[in-house]
Amino acid sequence: MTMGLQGSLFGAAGETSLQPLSAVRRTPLTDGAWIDVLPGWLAGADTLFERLSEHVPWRAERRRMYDRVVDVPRLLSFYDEDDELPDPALNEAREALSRHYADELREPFRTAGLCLYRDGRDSVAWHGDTIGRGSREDTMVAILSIGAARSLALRPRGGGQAIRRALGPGDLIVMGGSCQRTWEHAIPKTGKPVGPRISIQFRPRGVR
Ligand SMILES: O=C(O)CCC(=O)C(=O)O
Repeated sequence: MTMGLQGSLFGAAGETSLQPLSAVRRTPLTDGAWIDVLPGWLAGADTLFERLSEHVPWRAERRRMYDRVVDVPRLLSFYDEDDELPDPALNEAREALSRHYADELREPFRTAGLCLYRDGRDSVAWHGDTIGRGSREDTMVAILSIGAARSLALRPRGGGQAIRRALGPGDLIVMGGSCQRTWEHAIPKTGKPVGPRISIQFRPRGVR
C-alpha cells in the first residue's frame, strides 16, 4: 500500500537514526503509572513511514459490536517475538529500548504491533493493554509514532482528568508502571485534515 505524505510535513528522504534515550522525560501519573516522552527520537521518520506503508502486510479487521459486525477503524499488523520485523530500523528501536529500560523493566521488549491510521476518521477507543500480564502486573508499552501528528489521550480508569500528548513524526512515548491497568489510552478521531500515521508499539512477552 502506498500512502501519500505531505511534503510540507516531512523532510528530505534519508536514513533513520535514533537519538539517545537519556533525553527522555518522565511524567508521573496517579496510582503508580507514568509516561516517558521523547520528541523526535527517530530522525528520518518519513523514510521509515514510506517503507512500512509499502512493505507491511496491513490487515483490515472486523469486530462484533452488540448485534452488528463493524470495521475496525485502522489497519493492523502484528509481529510476535519470533517473527522477523519488517524493517531494520524497528530492530534498532527495540534493542535501544530494551537496553535503556533493562534495569527497570527486567526483561526485553519483544513484540511489535503496528497500526496504520489512514486519516482522521481512523482511531482507537479508550482501552488499556490488559489482554495479557498488563492486567495484573506493572509493565511498559513503548510507542514510536511516524507520519502525521495525532493525539494520544490518557485518562485514569476510575474517572478523572484526561491528558493528551501530541505525537509527531519520530516521537516516542512509553507508558509504564501500572499505566495499562490503572489508566486507559485512546487515539481519538479528529475532524482536522490529517494524513496517515503509523504507530509502532513494542511490548514485553505476554503483554497485549
Ligand atoms: O496508535 C497508538 O499509538 C496507540 C495504539 C494502541 O493503543 C493499541 O494499539 O493498543
